[in-house]
Amino acid sequence: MVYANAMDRETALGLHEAMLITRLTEERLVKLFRQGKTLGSVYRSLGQEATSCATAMALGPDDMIAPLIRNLGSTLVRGVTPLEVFLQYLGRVGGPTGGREHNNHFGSVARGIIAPTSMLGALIPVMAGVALSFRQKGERRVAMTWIGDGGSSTGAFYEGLNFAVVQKLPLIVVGESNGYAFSTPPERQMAGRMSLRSQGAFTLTVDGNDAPAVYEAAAQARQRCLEGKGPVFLVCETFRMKGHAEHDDQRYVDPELLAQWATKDPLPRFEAWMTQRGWQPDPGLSARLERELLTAADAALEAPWPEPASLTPGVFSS
Ligand SMILES: Cc1ncc(C[n+]2csc(CCOP(=O)(O)OP(=O)(O)O)c2C)c(N)n1
Ligand SMILES: [Mg+2]
Repeated sequence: MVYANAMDRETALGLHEAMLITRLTEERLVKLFRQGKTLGSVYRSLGQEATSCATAMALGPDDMIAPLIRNLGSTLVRGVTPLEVFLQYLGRVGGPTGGREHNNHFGSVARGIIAPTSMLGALIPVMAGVALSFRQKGERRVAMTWIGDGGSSTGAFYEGLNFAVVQKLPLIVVGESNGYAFSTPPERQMAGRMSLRSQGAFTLTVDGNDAPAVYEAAAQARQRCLEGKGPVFLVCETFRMKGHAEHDDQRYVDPELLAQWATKDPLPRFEAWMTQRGWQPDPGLSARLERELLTAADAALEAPWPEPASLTPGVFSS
């Protein structure tokens, strides 16, 4: 692909901060999980922050996203706050689902976020529908969603992407090829590479740990969509640096492989890229963010539990 270094300083600083907040928010969530405070497990995106943040960063304010559980970063880019995230994981009042759900399965239509669902692949037809509605209304907007290597083996993935190709819809499907689906490596569940699953969609394959490259590819994908050229399958080659979730010690992953991928960590790589351009992030940024996140986590721990009667409205019809 053409790598035009299109990112300006302000975008780079914003993207770097988003990636760092994503990592630090997840680290704080892990601490809460280990203390037995979260009500469910924590699904890290360690090593994949660029694939969530840089793709979302390339969108316009009116575009819509449907993240998956490993795409916390994309929701933070769209304006979800760490406090909301902590309240959600702790099941407290004030969280996006008010205690009904204890993971990142929440949406925010005002911020252009369709809620994730557990049914892998299901969001592809949903977002193809969102993209269809944009086109029918003559709106210059695109829809974006993510899918893992495992999730791309579902029927819904094929149905949704095929529909988008046939209809030339403004849909970007980000494929996160991260080496595993639970404990299953791609060669045990798919024939060939993820990019072969494009079904005629324009396909870009990018180093998913290279934040500027991911941003550049996502920006190109968006441009194609806005020009009416149909959907883009943007495959990010990356690696899941933690187990499926915190309860999985990933003993099935070769430590040598993890060590190799650790050298490609997207955060220090991006910092080196920025430094080369004289765009060094503030050296105190990490410490400041950690303090802010601790304050937010403490506020969430202090927040009240929901009243039982408040939990059923919106879930069951009466
Ligand atoms: C349709 C469907 N089948 C199975 C599952 C159970 N499941 C949850 S996560 C997961 C693995 C997903 O792997 P991948 O798509 O590669 O995403 P990753 O966890 O690597 O980000 C599976 C099989 C599910 N949620 N939905
Ligand atoms: Mg995977």
